[in-house]
Amino acid sequence: MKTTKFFITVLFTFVFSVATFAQSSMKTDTIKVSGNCSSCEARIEKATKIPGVTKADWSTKTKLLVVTYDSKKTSNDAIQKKVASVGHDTPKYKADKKVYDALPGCCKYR
Ligand SMILES: [Cu+2]
Repeated sequence: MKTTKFFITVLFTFVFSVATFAQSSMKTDTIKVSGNCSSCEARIEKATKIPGVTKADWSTKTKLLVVTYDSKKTSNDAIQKKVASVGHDTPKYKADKKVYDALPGCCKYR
């Protein structure tokens, strides 16, 4: 009987932890971002430094930005908008021609 009680307690603790974790507002998304080189990487990652974003990594190989953020403070949309504003196209937002044209030659991906 004692063992059963123990197991029920453990089970409830486990279920509760999982439920708490699932309700977390932290999200990790992978966003395709156009770019070429390591200066693009620096520019893109710098652009993602907005409130709510805790981690961002863009790869010159895969052109994928893996970003972790608090969905209560920011959104995938806002991150894409910010990245596009510094000259890098995302699926949802295209960089302004003016901003794009001002990028260094090595960063021209179009
Ligand atoms: Cu570049």
